[in-house]
Amino acid sequence: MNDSTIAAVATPTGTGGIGIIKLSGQNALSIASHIFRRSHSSISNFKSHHLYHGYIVDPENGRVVDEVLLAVMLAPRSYTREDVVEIQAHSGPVVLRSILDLVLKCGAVIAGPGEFTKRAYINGRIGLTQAEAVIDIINARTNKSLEIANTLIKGDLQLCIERISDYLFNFLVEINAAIDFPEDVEETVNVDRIPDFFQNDIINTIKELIERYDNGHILRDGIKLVIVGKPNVGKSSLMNCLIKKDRSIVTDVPGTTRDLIEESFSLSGMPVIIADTAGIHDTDEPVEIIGINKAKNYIDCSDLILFIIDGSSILTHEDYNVFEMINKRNSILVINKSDLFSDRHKVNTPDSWEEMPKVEISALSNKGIDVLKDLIVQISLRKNSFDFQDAIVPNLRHKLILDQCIVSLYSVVDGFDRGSPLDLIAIDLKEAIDLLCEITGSSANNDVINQIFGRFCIGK
Ligand SMILES: Nc1nc2c(ncn2[C@@H]2O[C@H](COP(=O)(O)OP(=O)(O)O)[C@@H](O)[C@H]2O)c(=O)[nH]1
Ligand SMILES: [Mg+2]
Repeated sequence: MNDSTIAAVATPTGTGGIGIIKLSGQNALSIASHIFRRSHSSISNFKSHHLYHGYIVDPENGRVVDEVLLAVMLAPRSYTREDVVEIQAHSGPVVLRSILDLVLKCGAVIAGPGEFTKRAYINGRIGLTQAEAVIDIINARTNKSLEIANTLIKGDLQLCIERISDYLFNFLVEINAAIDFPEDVEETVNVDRIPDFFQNDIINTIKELIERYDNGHILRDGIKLVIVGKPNVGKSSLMNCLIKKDRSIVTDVPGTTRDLIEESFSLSGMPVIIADTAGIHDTDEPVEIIGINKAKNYIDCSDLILFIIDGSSILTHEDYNVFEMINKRNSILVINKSDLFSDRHKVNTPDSWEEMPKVEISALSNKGIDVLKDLIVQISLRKNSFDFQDAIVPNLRHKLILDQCIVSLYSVVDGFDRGSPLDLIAIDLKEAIDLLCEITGSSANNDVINQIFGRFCIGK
């Protein structure tokens, strides 16, 4: 339990209907009682989880700072499991700052980023994965990422990992007993072979969680799309169509887009980050060369490439160069300017391009854009054979730990297969358990914890 009482403005800066100052710690009530005035009653008589009307008053001069509502949430039934006071004031930077200054003068200390949630974790109200879900909920940009964050905050992943590590821990106890007291254990525990449950349930569950990350991270983190093609084929026009605003400059002058332009939008609930790039062609112009190199680098880290060509004119070596550059990566061939070609005069594309799904569009008249959007969604989610409803989707931190954990678990299986000494097997098993505890937070080191809470805003 932490001795200090922390305080922060919990609502975003700027003006608004209400702004909230939050206090948590053993002195939260006494600090609030110094500055809150209400006729007939004092804070010490307030009921937990009730809202009281009154005034914030500067105790030094009796001046009223604001008319407020105040809520008391007594430990342990609070966000942090400590005594919590929330003051709902009018939301303006000066009034909130003045109230915060008063509570700091009365003995509170300013909260660090995520410190309220960190206390909830340290005081055992939530596990580390649930604390991480809080930040995911705050940052959720689409309904899908919110859904995923909500399964984490319910503690589904926490419970699943705890169940596995409990099982592994019991198994480790049995193995250690067999090492230390071989005569006593032989009859009750069979440690000659790996239990079926270990193979079928434990390993499969971890494999499935890793797969869920691979499939689900697009829903949570978004898909990275990049538009590439030679100059003047309509890259910037397509970008503007997809994001539905004039973000990229469109002209008939080749080489207009020289830098990389990134935007985000949502497609069927999936966050999308899209980049418009400089037209790829041979040039000596230094600024264009930088832009083209940026485009090449972006191709390597994108999930899906929109390779765009002008369907109303014949292909040139520059189009072929772009095709070489995308090098069979996940791409859609977008044949643009369909308003200018009829079926008879349409561009011919080589057989080697047939593997790419293709779509004809007119970025000028918006024709085919919906078909393209559907195709993007289909391709991005095609790995998703399962229903994401209520599915537990680990985040990148969890997934990297699970990757290491499965290696240790396979070493355990291998150790049994090869008849390795039990004490060697026990080392791998212990390693797997320690890794799982890093996910749930029961043994996460301080650096990891500080890193996680450092991503939070102040006041959460
Ligand atoms: N007719 C027609 N013109 C288009 C279409 N898309 C883009 N353009 C025109 O082609 C030129 C180049 O477009 P832009 O988007 O700047 O191409 P970028 O260089 O690839 O980014 C502009 O004059 C656009 O108006 C289309 O679908 N049909
Ligand atoms: Mg452009």
